Amino acid sequence: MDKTSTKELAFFGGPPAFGELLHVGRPNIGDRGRFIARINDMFDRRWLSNDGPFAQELEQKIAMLLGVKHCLVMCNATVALEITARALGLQGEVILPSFTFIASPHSLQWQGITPVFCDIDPLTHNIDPARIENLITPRTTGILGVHVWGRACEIENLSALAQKHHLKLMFDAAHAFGCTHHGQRMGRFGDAEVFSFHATKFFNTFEGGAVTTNDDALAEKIRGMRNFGFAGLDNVTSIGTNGKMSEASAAMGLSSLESMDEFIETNHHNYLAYSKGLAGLSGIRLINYDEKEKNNYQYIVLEVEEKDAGLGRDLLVKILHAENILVRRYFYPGCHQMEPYRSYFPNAGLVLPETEKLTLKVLQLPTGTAVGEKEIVDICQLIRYILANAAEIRDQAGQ
Ligand code: T4K
Repeated sequence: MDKTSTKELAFFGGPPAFGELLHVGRPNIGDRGRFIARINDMFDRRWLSNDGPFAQELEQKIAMLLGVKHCLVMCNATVALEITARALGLQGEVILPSFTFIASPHSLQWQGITPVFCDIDPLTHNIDPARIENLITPRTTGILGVHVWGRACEIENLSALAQKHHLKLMFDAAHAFGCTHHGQRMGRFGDAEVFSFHATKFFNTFEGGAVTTNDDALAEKIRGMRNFGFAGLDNVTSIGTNGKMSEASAAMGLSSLESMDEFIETNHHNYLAYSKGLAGLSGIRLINYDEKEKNNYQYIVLEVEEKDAGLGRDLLVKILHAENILVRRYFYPGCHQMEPYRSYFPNAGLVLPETEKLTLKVLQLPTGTAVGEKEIVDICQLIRYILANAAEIRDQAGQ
């Protein structure tokens, strides 16, 4: 980072600090040789999909890792959420946070279930159980908690609420693969949990996901629904869809599993490097991970407090993008501000003050095995430089 004047910032026409784009969500790729060997096995077997041997092996290994009875791998987490909601018999209204990826409410609305958005705890970014009871109506059938950034929801409080009101409880654990809550791996909580293994997740199967549950009957139902409702060769017993994971994806999953510890170690190392590089910066808060738990550290999340930082999140994002650092603003502007929910519930923001505040100040920085320590040091220095010169930059940007 060798900018000596704000005019040298790429935003004002200088050369970008990075020649190559630095993305959030750059995939981790494990041992290519082992992956390719598996693909060759797959071709030799001529078994490419439909509950193949790699998919079964991946399910067994994940169930063992998470300490849960059933793991059902899927084509992606969105379809896995849809199938799980349907298998649980959710209908009417389901309460979930608006501060999540749009797939969470879409998976409900897609099947005619109304998502009812609940506000979050500003410290944890997760759904605030204290605000749920007010949202329960005679039409409510379930709660969908989201372990945002892999940090567990208030699972005990959500379970107590679900029990008290006879609601189903499922978790969108898309971010939480490998993470623990009170020392127990996520995957066993609520009625079922859903993971994403999308390419942008630290553990990926290209596209993919999984449902985990300790409920035998639910697992059986989900298994059927994942395969068009088949229960035997010519016997369809219920409506189903196609949620199957291909063998190529499962092969990637097995290879990712072998490299999982290494991915987490790199993410942890990157997280510590960012913590060090951004320490003491006024107006910047790096969200923390509880070091007593297992975390996957796959998201490096900042909150930018405009009045202390000297400039707002959005200007910072534009400046970083110009330098080829493609930071993201997950989950701006909040699901309730996206269609169709914005039209359905135009006043939802009134009961989501914490969500609305957070979506305006949050951003994610690049991490994973594609980012080196030197790059992280440079990114932090650049952020320090931008904040140190915030007034001048705002002036030049006409803000
Ligand atoms: N629930 C939650 C809480 C979720 O966060 C998600 C997904 C889901 C449910 C649904 O899971 P899936 O059905 O996807 O399994 C990305 C991911 O596509 C999405 O999976 C993820 N959450 C979400 C948070 O992020 P976009 O729209 O930001 O993707 P995109 O194409 O902009 O890519 C993100 C960045 O990653 C880009 O800067 C480029 C980089 N990238 C991406 C891909 C695919 C690469 O460098 N290489 C790649 O191969 O949603």
